[in-house]
Amino acid sequence: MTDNSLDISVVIPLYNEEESLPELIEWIEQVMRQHGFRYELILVDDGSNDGSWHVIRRLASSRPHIRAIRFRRNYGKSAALNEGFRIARGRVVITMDADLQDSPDEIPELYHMIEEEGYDLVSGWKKVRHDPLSKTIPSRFFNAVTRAISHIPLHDFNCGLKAYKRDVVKSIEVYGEMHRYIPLLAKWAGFKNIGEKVVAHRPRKYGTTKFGLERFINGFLDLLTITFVGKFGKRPMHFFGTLGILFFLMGFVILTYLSIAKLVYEAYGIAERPLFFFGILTLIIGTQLFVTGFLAELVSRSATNRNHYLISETIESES
Ligand SMILES: Nc1nc2c(ncn2[C@@H]2O[C@H](COP(=O)(O)OP(=O)(O)O)[C@@H](O)[C@H]2O)c(=O)[nH]1
Ligand SMILES: [Mg+2]
Repeated sequence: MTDNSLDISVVIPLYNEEESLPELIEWIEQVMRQHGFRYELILVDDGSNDGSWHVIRRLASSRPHIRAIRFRRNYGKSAALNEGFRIARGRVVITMDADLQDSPDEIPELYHMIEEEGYDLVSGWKKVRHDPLSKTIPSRFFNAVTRAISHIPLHDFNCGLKAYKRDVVKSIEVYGEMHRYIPLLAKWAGFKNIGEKVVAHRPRKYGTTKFGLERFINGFLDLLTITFVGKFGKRPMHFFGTLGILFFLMGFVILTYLSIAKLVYEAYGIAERPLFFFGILTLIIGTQLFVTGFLAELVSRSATNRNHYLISETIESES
């Protein structure tokens, strides 16, 4: 599936971007031609209900370097990226938004940073951003939290414009709203050389934004999942088991103490003491955490179908 003579795979996830596509594709082609890159363009249409797929078919009919996937329904940007990554063949993989807010002119420098400077991943940073405040303020907050949790010093985790070594995209699995956290996924997959490049950002020319508050909240929950799965996904028992043992021991010590007291002073009414109920509670919680740990171990062993999508059509061409 890989092709070492192919310099770049550009992966573009899109949802209802019919007006932007022709302009975007021509612009990318122009940049690639200027720099003499060998490349493929992977368009992932995520169940658009405008004419996006129609436009893609038309564009692809005369361009052998275009490959496209169409989802039967809307699965989200992460799913689209995941499938794009799966089929990408170039040595360097570059992702980019379809709405013309990211500039293809950044491609050569991003490519250079991966190929020559040895970065595993380079993330774009929209230092000057052309979006409404309702977007940039939550985004600042989001980036600060993600930076603190991940210890990765990036300013703009969610920038659609990123470049990767092929190995990186083949080693990670992106789902839910996790596309925002790809640098974390990469770090946990063992790719530590993560860089940043200030990139040009432009106002949206056509269509409307698809990311509102709801996706933002889901994204935040995904951060918890990612952090947890990254740390304990392969060994959930270490998390639940440790907590479980702590709680269980606490309950055990409390109840032992009360039992001894009962033996020493016969008339001692242990059931009247709040400590008695606390002891029972922690014993039960401890046991439950322990059982949860066991279940989590079993689940993590058999989860294999998380990334399974219904693809209605694909375009493949020899290049
Ligand atoms: N595959 C896929 N792409 C999406 C979806 N929603 C948005 N996109 C694409 O992600 C990119 C960024 O989306 P956009 O709405 O511009 O977000 P914004 O730049 O944060 O306002 C664009 O290329 C969209 O077409 C989705 O549900 N699925
Ligand atoms: Mg946009």
